[in-house]
Amino acid sequence: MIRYLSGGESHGPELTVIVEGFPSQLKVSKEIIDEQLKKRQQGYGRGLRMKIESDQVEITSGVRFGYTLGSPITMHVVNRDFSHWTDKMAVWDSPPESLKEIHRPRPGHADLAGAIKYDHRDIRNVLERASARNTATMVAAGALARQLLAAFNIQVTAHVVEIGSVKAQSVPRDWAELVATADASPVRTADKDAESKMMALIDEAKANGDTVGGVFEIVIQGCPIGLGSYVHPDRKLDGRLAGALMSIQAIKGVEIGLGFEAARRFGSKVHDPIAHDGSRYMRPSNGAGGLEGGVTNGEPIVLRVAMKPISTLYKPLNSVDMVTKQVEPAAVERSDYCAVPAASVVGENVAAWVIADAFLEKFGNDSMDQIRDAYNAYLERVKQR
Ligand code: EPS
Repeated sequence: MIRYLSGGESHGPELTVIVEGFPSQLKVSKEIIDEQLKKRQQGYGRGLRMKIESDQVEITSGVRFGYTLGSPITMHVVNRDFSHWTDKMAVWDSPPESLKEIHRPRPGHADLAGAIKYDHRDIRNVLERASARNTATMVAAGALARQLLAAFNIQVTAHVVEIGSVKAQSVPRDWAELVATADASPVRTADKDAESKMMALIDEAKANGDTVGGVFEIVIQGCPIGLGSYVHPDRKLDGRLAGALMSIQAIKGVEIGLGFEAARRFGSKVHDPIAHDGSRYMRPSNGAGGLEGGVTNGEPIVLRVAMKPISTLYKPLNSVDMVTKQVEPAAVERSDYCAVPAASVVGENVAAWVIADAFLEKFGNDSMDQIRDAYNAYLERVKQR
């Protein structure tokens, strides 16, 4: 239904996103997109780059007088750091004399496989695009999607539940409190007690020239029953969410609801009994994480996403120089020590994108009025069931 293409190198002039398939008549706010972009830049454990950038979106098509037109929406996020890279990242000029090629791939990064696949001698040609800088485009697209969802009272949030070995123990059940606590936390966790331990672990990683990963949880509330489908594998919403989240840089795992824990329990301790409160079906538990058979069941969608530690280590692991074939320490590129808080912002916006796609698939994607009519008619039908 909706799709986007992005382009841009980490130290090139800008990141560009073209979103296609969005309905007309959606009132969009630049402030909401910029707010998400700003959140993505924050988080304890980020490196120096984020002091240079001040990510903001510029929209050059598809929006008129603050409303979407139904035509492609083109968004730009400028890389302020480009001013320091004009010769090294020049589009037309020849490489400068001073250019230092990168020949020692970083274990864990796309460097080695990318250099071989695309036949690059200078690994910079790989790392610039493989960089998590591009997650800004995912956030910009997702921030449009979350505005569409908000028009139908569907809300998306995320909070960090683990950094390395430190786990959040108690998380507020109330939505507003969960959002406010995570927003106020430098590591975007909703557990105040875990927060300082998480920050101490990030400090430890930094002091050792190391990095640390973690897990964040995404919660989506307000989805109607019936988004996605069970009829064909590529229409299953659980697979689409997991696929999109796994495509974010450094993500290594996605759990839905109980996730891996469900595999360790008897069925009677996993599945959620079905009840009816007189007006709607409901569940006393949510082990399914809001998805059964690849379809939303009306309960909150709960996803947990695992991020590996960032692969650029200031104390590098061994690598091989791809020109000399000598064993050498991997190249060091300025980077972060921990980007799990930032990844949680990316994750919630990516999830918003997938849910918006499924929503428009069910209710149409031409104009907001038509979608609203279809949505309200569906809710009426659901009431009769
Ligand atoms: C960035 C994410 C990281 C940062 C990058 C900006 O990307 P990578 O996956 O390449 O480590 O390192 O910053 C730099 C490349 C830099 O020059 O500091 C982001 O989220 O914007």
